[in-house]
Amino acid sequence: MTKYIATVLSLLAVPAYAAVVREYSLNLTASYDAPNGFYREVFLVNGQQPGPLIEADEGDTISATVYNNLEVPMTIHFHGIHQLGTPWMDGAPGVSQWPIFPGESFVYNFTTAGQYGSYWYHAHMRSYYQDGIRGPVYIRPSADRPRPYDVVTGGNESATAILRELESNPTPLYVMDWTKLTSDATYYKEIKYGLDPACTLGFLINGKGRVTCPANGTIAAAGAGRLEIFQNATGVQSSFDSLGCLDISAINGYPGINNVALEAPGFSTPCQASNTEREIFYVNGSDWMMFNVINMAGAFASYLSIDGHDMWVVQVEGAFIQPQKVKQLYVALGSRYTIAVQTGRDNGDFSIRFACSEVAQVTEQIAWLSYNAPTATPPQEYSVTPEVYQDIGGNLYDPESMQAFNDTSAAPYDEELKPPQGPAQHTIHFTLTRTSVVSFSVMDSGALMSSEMELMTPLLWADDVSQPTTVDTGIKIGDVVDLIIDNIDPVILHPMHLHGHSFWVVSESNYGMFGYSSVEAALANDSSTMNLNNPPYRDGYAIAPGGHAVFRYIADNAGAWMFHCHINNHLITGMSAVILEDLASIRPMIPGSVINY
Ligand SMILES: *[C@@H]1O[C@H](CO)[C@@H](O)[C@H](O)[C@H]1NC(C)=O
Ligand SMILES: *[C@@H]1O[C@H](CO)[C@@H](O)[C@H](O)[C@H]1NC(C)=O
Ligand SMILES: *[C@@H]1O[C@H](CO)[C@@H](O)[C@H](O)[C@H]1NC(C)=O
Ligand SMILES: *[C@@H]1O[C@H](CO)[C@@H](O)[C@H](O)[C@H]1NC(C)=O
Ligand SMILES: *[C@@H]1O[C@H](CO)[C@@H](O)[C@H](O)[C@H]1NC(C)=O
Ligand SMILES: *[C@@H]1O[C@H](CO)[C@@H](O)[C@H](O)[C@H]1NC(C)=O
Ligand SMILES: *[C@@H]1O[C@H](CO)[C@@H](O)[C@H](O)[C@H]1NC(C)=O
Ligand SMILES: *[C@@H]1O[C@H](CO)[C@@H](O)[C@H](O)[C@H]1NC(C)=O
Ligand SMILES: [Cu+2]
Repeated sequence: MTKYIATVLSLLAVPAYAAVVREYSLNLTASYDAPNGFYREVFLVNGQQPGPLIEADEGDTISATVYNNLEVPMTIHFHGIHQLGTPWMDGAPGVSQWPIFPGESFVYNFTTAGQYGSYWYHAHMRSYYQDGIRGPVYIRPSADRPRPYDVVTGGNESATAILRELESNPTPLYVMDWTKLTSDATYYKEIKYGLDPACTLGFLINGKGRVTCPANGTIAAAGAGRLEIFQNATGVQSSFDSLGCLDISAINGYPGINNVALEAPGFSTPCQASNTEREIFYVNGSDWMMFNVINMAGAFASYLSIDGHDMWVVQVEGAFIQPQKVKQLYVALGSRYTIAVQTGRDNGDFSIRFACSEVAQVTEQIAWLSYNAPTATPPQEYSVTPEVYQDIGGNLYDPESMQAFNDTSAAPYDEELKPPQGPAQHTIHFTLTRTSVVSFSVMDSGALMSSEMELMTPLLWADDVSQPTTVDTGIKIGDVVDLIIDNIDPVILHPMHLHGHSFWVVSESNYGMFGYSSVEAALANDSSTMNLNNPPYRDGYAIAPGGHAVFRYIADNAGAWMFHCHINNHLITGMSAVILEDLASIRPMIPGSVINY
C-alpha cells in the first residue's frame, strides 16, 4: 500500500513546503435545539451545526476521527475530495465502507495532494446530513497555482494583495435548508402517505436564521413562474400556503388530499414567524471581503445576491475560474463558490439574500452585511439600504441590466485544465426520472438503488457486485469516460454529483435530450452543441428539467464510485448508481482494518 500511495503521490505536483498530517476529532451527538425558533431533535458535530472547519494546505494529509455518539449508524463523505488511491475513505455506506455504528469510531485518512479550494463533509447515511451532520473543508491553494485576482482588481496590486491575503481564511457563507421534522420522520411519512416532502421551514445561513411570513401577495407574485411550470406539467392550477410551499397534492399518491391539510412531511402550517438570531458580517473598514459559499442543503438550491454589491465569482468547486462579476449567483445543491466582494461603502447595512430556486417553495433567508461597528448585543433588526436586486423568489428585478452568474461559461482559469480531445473509451447513458411519487432513478431501466444496500457488504470488496444500479463497463485506469445524462422529468432539476473525480461539462442544454449515442457522433453532426475547448470543471452539476448534460472525466482513480442526485429525498428513494473503475487493481490495497471493521 505504501508503494502504491508513493507512486500516486509522485504523479502529483510536489507542494512547496513540507506536507503535514492535520488531525481532527469529529464527535457526533444528538441534542434538542431551535436554530430558527422551533424545537426539534438535531444532530451536531462537536456540539455545533454546521460542524467545525477542517482546513489544510494543499498536499497535507487529513486524519479525521469520527466518534458516533448518535443512536443511528453513520458515515461521513468528504464531498469533492477525490480520495485518490483511498476509495475506502469515501464514506459511502454499502459502497466503500461499513456504517459506523453507535458507540463506534472510524478514522478517515486521506491526502489533499492535487486539490485545493472549498469542499464540505456530510453524513452519507440515509438523509442524516439534513439533521445537522455537515461542515466545511478548506484547502489553501499551493503558491504555484495561477490566481485570477488581477482580473478582479484590474491590476491594482494592493487590491490583489488583499485578495491573496483573504484567500488564506475566507469568510464562511454556508446555506442549508431546515425542516420541522427529523429526516427519518420525514422519510417514514413520505413512504406511508406517498407524499413528496417538498416543504421546509426555510434556510439557515451558517446555522442561523429566522422564519418570516411574507404577505400572500408577495409570495404569489414571486412564485407566479413556478405556478406556470407546475400547471404546464400537471394540468392542475395550484397555489402557495403561508410558508410559501406549493400545494403539490396533484402529484401525490393520495390524489385530492391537500399536503397542507395533512401536515406535509417536514413542516407544520400555518407559518409562524420567529425572531431568532441572524448572521451578521461586519466590514470593519476592509476594502474587500472573500466568502466561501457552500450549499449544504438537502433539498433546495438557491439564488444568492447581496444588496448594493457586486460579487466576483473567482473559484468554483476546487478550481479558479475566469472571474465573473455578477449581481446574482445560482448556488446549486452541494456546490461551492468563492466570491470576492468590494466593500466600498462608507456606511449602511445591506441584506445578503438566499432565495429558494425550486418550484416547490418560495422562501428567502437573509444575513446582514454591516458597515457599522460590532456591538455587544447584535441588533434584532437593521434598517437596510434599499438596493435590492432579486425578490423572495429569486427573480431579478431587471434581468437586462443585472448580470447573473453563467455556469456554462465558467471555464477554469488554468487553461491547461482541459478535457482530453479524442473519443471516449466508455459512454454511459443515464435517464433522470421520477418512477413513482416517492421514488427516483438515474438508470435507463428505471432501477432504484435499494435502501438496504447501505447495510450490505460494501461493493468495493463484496464477492457479488451485481446490483440493478451497478454500472460495470470494464473501465481501466487511463480510460476516458463520458456520462450522457438526460433529465426527462418535466418539473424537477436534479443536481448530479460524482464521487472520486471532477469532470468537464462538455455539453448541456435546458431544452431537450442529448439525442446522440456519443460525443463523437455529436461532433460529427453539429459541433456547436459541444464544448471540448473550455468547458466548466466540476464535481456536481444541476441538470435542468427536460434538459441534458454530458460529463467527461478521466478514469484515474480505481474504486466503486457513486453517481447520484444530491437531493436527499431522491437519493434515499433510489436515485443513484455505482460506477465500477478498475476494481481488481485496488482490491489488494484495501486495509484489513477497513474490511474487518
Ligand atoms: C463527545 O461528546 C459527548 C457529549 O459532550 C461527551 O460525553 C463525549 O465524551 C465526547 N466524546 C469524545 C470522543 O470526544
Ligand atoms: C492515518 O494516517 C496517519 C498519518 O499518516 C497514521 O499515523 C495513522 O496510523 C493512520 N491511521 C489509520 C487508521 O490508518
Ligand atoms: C487600489 O486598491 C487599494 C486597496 O483596495 C485602494 O486603496 C486604492 O484606492 C486602489 N487604487 C486605485 C487606483 O483604484
Ligand atoms: C406554459 O405553457 C404555455 C403554453 O404552451 C407556454 O406559452 C409557456 O411558456 C409555458 N410556461 C412555462 C413556464 O414553461
Ligand atoms: C393565497 O392566495 C391564493 C389565491 O387567492 C389562495 O388560493 C391561497 O389559499 C392563499 N394562501 C394563503 C396562505 O392564504
Ligand atoms: C470584524 O470584527 C468582528 C468583531 O471584532 C470580527 O468578529 C469579524 O470577524 C471582523 N470581520 C472581518 C471581515 O474581519
Ligand atoms: C452563458 O455562456 C454560454 C457559453 O459562453 C453562452 O452560450 C450563453 O449564451 C450564456 N448565457 C447567458 C444567459 O448569457
Ligand atoms: C444534426 O444536426 C442538424 C443541424 O444542426 C440537426 O437538424 C439534426 O437534427 C442533427 N441530427 C441528429 C441525428 O441529431
Ligand atoms: Cu434529484
